[in-house]
Amino acid sequence: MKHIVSGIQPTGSINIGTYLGSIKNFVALQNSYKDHHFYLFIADLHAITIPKDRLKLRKMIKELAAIYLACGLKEERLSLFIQSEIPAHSQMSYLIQCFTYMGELERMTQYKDKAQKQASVSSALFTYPTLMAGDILLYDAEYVPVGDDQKQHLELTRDIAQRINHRFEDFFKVPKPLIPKVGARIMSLADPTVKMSKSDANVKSRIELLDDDNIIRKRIMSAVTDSEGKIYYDKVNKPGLANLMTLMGAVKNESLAAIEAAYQDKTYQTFKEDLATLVIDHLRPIKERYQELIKSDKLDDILEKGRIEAEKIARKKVMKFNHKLGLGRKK
Ligand code: ATP
Ligand code: LTN
Repeated sequence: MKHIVSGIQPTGSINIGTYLGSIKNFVALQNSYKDHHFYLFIADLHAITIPKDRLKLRKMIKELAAIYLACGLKEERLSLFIQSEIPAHSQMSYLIQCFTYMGELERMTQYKDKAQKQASVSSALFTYPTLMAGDILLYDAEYVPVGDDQKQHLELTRDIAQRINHRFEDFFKVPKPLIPKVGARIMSLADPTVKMSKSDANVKSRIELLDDDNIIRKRIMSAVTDSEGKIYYDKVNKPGLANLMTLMGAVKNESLAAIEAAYQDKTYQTFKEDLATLVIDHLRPIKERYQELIKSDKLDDILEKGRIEAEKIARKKVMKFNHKLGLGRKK
């Protein structure tokens, strides 16, 4: 069976950007790639590359596990687990660092962006992409569904895998990214030139999946647009409106052209009201399932099953790599 691997950091409540760029895609892929097994995880080791409060982190890990399932992932062909519970992830990251160049890591735009916002930068933030490469290569992933911002990390993962394969003939599967056509980069509602992010200090920049209906409507109605008053897609000159059209397209699974055609004679007010209703209706069943899951013991059982399944594969792969490298004693 082929493998699909992806992760999300428990750095804050999940917003509609992460949902449309990744989780919604996982659900669609699980329904269409019937011969693939999904290894999806909560990237808590990635989260601590920037200091976190331990109680908040623990709460976010549980919340994210419930969100994954509430969004419609099915238990069959799924191993859902917490990254830090599988020691092979940390081990593999170190081994991968031995095959990664400083210059490659220095070029990573996510590192540059995040480092800029920190008073002191941990070395783990710098080596973050090697942890991510290990997450993927441990499971010999065929595909990695991610949003647009992770493309560079995926390219680096492929380069590293090919470099290692050159020395140890085809030891790793070279993974392919799967990036959605519409919704791969949802922008902030307050500043459409930056990505909607869990860690943005301004809560008005995003819609969280668990937000109340009236908050969702308020965020959309007050989202930054322009003063032209005409509805058409122009990402450069009308980034705010383009972002809202993208949101609508991604929720409805419709092309931007179709949305443009439906709204060309309508006002921004009507468009925003329709979008708010659409988003509220789409999130309602997710919120309901979330409330049930977060209270049940089922969540823990699923995470334990996922841990056992992932551990088996990951441990074997890292031991094999240790052996290839000549580490330890010959067995
Ligand atoms: P942080 O703000 O803590 O850096 P984040 O909001 O960028 O986190 P991640 O956990 O790093 O979210 O991302 C999880 C997945 O969601 C990745 O595949 C990422 O590409 C995707 N994603 C995150 N934000 C967006 C967005 N605004 N639009 C589309 N996809 C997104
Ligand atoms: N780095 C990603 C989260 C992440 C991930 C992964 C995604 C960690 N490991 C492995 C796909 C595959 C992020 O910042 N969004």
